[in-house]
Amino acid sequence: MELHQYHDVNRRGSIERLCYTARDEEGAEVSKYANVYLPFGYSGEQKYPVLYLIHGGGGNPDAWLDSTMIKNALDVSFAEGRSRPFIAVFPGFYCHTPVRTGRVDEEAERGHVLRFQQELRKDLIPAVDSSYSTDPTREKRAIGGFSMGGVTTWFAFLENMDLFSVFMPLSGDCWQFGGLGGGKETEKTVRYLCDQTISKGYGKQDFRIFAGTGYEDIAYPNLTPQMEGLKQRTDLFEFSENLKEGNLHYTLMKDAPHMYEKVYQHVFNYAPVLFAE
Ligand code: FER
Repeated sequence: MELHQYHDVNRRGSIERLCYTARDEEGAEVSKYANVYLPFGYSGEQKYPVLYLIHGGGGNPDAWLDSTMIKNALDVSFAEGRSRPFIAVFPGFYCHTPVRTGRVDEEAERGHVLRFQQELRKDLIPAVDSSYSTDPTREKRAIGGFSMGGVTTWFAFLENMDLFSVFMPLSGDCWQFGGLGGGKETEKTVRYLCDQTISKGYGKQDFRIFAGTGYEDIAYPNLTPQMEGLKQRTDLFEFSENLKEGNLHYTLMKDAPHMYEKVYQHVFNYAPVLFAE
């Protein structure tokens, strides 16, 4: 995997705030915002693919931008022609500012990222597609995230397959059967992911997964067995080291603990192949 290193580029994208209204767990309206990265030269004459990139537990719509060089990584990808330009949306999955005191409440976090699936469908994606010049098809819509944002990505695979065709879970497993379920309930989780996909009529050609973590990442022991299980399901998944082939990819990074500063490298690595031509 090729690593991003900061360097100056002349053709830089811009970040805007998109304000929209969502509904919380009680159904009450909440004013929210997402950060929207528009690539250099953004024009209403073109229709852009969109990557939704989700923060980790306790985070907010600024978390990726504040903690990493993701903006420069996108600028470099597009300026140097590694990748065709796309829009990146950084939303927040909480409706109310979380107060994190000590241990993670896994059930509460599961609830937040599940509610967010409805927000994506009803509020956020419509707001993005009506405010920007997007290609509003599932083929040109990707979702990825770090940690709880990776958990969010697996729930999008289960709940919102009609909206997304590309999934980039980073250092997060599927929590369908409770916290850390990809490791604790591997077989059940893998079977459920496959059964749901098949029952909705989707097959191998309909989606691509670009997963990643680090060897030192605390999510490694949860995500790795889940990925191994999916690999075995050759009826739905074709694992390939070649990012342009197959529909299942898993990149492991050396010297990479559970940190945005490491994990954003996967976004740089996968950016060129997220939206197939
Ligand atoms: C994991 C997925 C998510 C994991 C941790 C998280 C330990 C989230 C942690 C947090 O929000 O603090 O596999 O492994």
